[in-house]
Amino acid sequence: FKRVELEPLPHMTLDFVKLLNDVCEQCYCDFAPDDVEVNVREHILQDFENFLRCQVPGAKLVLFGSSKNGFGFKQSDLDICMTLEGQDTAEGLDSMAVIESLTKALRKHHALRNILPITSAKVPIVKFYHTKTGLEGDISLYNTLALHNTELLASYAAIDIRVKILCYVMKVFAKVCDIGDASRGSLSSYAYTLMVLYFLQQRSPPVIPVLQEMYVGEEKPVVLVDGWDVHFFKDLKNLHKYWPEYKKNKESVGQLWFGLLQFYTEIFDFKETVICIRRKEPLTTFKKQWTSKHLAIEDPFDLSHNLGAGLSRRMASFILKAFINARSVFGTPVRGFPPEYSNKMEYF
Ligand code: 3AT
Ligand code: MG
Repeated sequence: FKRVELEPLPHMTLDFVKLLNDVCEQCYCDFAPDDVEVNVREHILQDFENFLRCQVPGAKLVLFGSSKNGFGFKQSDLDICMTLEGQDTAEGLDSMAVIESLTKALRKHHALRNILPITSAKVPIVKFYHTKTGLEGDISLYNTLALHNTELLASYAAIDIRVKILCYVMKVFAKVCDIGDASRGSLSSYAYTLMVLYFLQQRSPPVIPVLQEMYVGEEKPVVLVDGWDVHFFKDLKNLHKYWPEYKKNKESVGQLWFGLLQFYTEIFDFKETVICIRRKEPLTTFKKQWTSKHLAIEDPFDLSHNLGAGLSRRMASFILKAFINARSVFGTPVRGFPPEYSNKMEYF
């Protein structure tokens, strides 16, 4: 990301911040699933598990991703992780054979179509389409770190409603601008969520703490999964006792959304700094040896994983331009949103 000249913005007005805030809150109301939709997902999961158990003995399924992390859309895919009872890790497991029997079994399920095994990825998956709900989904094997990062994201979402709203706004923004599809060379929803969390941790005063740095007792515990430390502070009911900045930030969601756009266009140095939510102290691309990348987003657990690694220069600059454009749009007070923007929202 090269620093470019930014257009100077007029003064923000109170009325406009209020309007921004309304738009953000509306976005959350429009796209968040209701209880019924959340329950449907749990039912599908239970139905799959009952069905699979007859064909793949010991199969256990858990939902993860946005069905569980607090940032799900009505139409978000179903991310399911499968493990086998009595087998704690994938070590020694013939993944290909399991994927094969899983594929065969799913093909017999009356509500499923387009069953497609993908074995070339780091984590092998079987994709499917659920005809009754129109939901797409995939079942992955022993995707254990993803279960932990789902729980981490869900914890941040539970701390403050503004976290949830902003993550929805960011995901809608990414979809509307067509910069939110990792399979087409841009960034995943997960990456954009990490960008929001990082901004909220760096805000002054911060809106959320760095849960991975917090612990009770003398020494920080280390919990290893696949060789990575997955410890984070989980006692959210007592967060106020352990985090001195609890509820100090009083900004509205509208202020924070504009603040986020300013942060990533005016302040944050993509060349020098890694977006890293596991520690408060800045982490440099130099230290990670990620200097050749256009955008560095470190996975909170798998520290060797840069979520921005797959971005081409063109795509990185396209993404930055979307942020620069949004800074102007959301930073220029108008009386109401021009109709073309409301139409874009309806696009979902
Ligand atoms: P959507 O609402 O489905 O767009 P999501 O958070 O479910 O958002 P995905 O379906 O792309 O996002 O991914 C499902 C989960 O898999 C989210 C996260 O726990 C994990 N995950 C996704 N991409 C990565 C990645 N590149 N590295 C590590 N974990 C990932
Ligand atoms: Mg998903």
